[in-house]
Amino acid sequence: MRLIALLRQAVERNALSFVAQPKVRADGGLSGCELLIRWHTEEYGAVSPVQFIPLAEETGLIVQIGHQAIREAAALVREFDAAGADQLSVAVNLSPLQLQDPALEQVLLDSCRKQGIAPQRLQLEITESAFLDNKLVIETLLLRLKQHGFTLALDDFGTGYSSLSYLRDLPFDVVKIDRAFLRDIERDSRSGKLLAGIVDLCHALGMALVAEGVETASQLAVLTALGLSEFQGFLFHRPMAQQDLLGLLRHAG
Ligand code: G
Ligand code: G
Ligand code: MN
Ligand code: NA
Repeated sequence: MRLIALLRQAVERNALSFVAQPKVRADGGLSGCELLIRWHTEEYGAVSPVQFIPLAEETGLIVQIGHQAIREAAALVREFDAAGADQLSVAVNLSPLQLQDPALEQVLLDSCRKQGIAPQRLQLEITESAFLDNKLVIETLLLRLKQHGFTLALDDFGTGYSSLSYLRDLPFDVVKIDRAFLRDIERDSRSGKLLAGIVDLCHALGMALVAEGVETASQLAVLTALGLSEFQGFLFHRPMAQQDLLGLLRHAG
């Protein structure tokens, strides 16, 4: 079967799954996690989201997939609560196309109400490419989501266009520094200085920062020296089954 037909079938059967990658604070304690979608097919084995998210966007399937991701995220927040971890957030990736989904706001609100959780616990990750077409319309939507209490994160910062006007005009709570940035901070002092400036800028604007894709202890040392205090990356945890993450919480006490 063609991949698109398989994907449609998987969406209809609720066969896509979500793993969770923990985020940690400087002291190693968990601050939350990011949900990442996974698709296992019989014909091709695991298919990467890098491959199928674009297909989902082309076909409009991304809207349903997005709803599933949001429901999953809200359900995980409730499981965190049940495990006594009522401070942990769950981040969910929103494709730029989902910002045009007229049902988005309602699905978010309904999911929170159904699970009995505060919208603050859901962190909506949005990439810069979402703003290229229609910054004003998106600004209005983001302000409304923010008024509902959802936490907004600018994902993949430092790749694409990284326009400073996004930081100025859009109501982000969190900026996620892309791992592409980390690649040269150890070798290239200009990259380090640039990142130091971004850290100061974000802090001055009242935004929190997360460094993504932290793989080595020396990267961590540089990032910590630059004032970063929240991290995500293979150095700490790989994406894992949600049950394993809940198990981790129980062991952490
Ligand atoms: O987890 P992984 O490294 O395979 O993710 C690859 C890409 O897929 C990343 O850019 C990530 O943001 C994206 N991605 C992962 N899960 C989701 C999801 O649930 N929705 C959307 N829209 N993108 C996702
Ligand atoms: O685009 P976004 O930031 O949503 O994508 C997150 C992706 O980054 C996920 O696919 C996840 O598997 C991947 N990732 C997370 N930590 C690391 C890391 O330390 N190294 C690498 N290479 N990829 C990572
Ligand atoms: Mn992300
Ligand atoms: Na990213």
